[in-house]
Amino acid sequence: MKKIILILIAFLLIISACSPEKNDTSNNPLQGAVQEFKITAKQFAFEPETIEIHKGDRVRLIVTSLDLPHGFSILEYGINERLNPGEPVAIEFTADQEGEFTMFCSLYCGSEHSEMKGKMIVR
Ligand SMILES: [Cu+2]
Repeated sequence: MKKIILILIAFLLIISACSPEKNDTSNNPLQGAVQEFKITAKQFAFEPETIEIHKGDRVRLIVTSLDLPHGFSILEYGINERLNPGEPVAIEFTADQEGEFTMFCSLYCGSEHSEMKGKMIVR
C-alpha cells in the first residue's frame, strides 16, 4: 500500500515538474506573441491574400468588407463570420494547427465568389 502511495507521489512530482516547462514556452515572446492582421474583403479578393504566422501564436484578425456583405471562413479553425460592409469583425484564435489553410468567402457575393480566397500559413 505504501509503495502505491510513493509511486503516486513520484508521478505527481513528475507531472508538476513538466508543467512549468509548458508555461515557459507559452510565455516565450517569440512563440506566444499576439499577431494582429487587418484584412479587407471586396469583390472578389482578400487583402492581404496571404498571411504567415507561427504555430502557437495568438492571432487576431480584423476583417472588414469594403463593398458588399461577404463571409470570412477558415474551416479547419472553425471560423465563419459574416462581414457587413464597413463593420470590422475581430476574430481571435490560437494557431494550434500547422499547415496551409484556405480562408474564403462563405457568403455568395457575385459571379467570382468561388474565387474569393486567401491563404493562412502556419509554420
Ligand atoms: Cu463571396
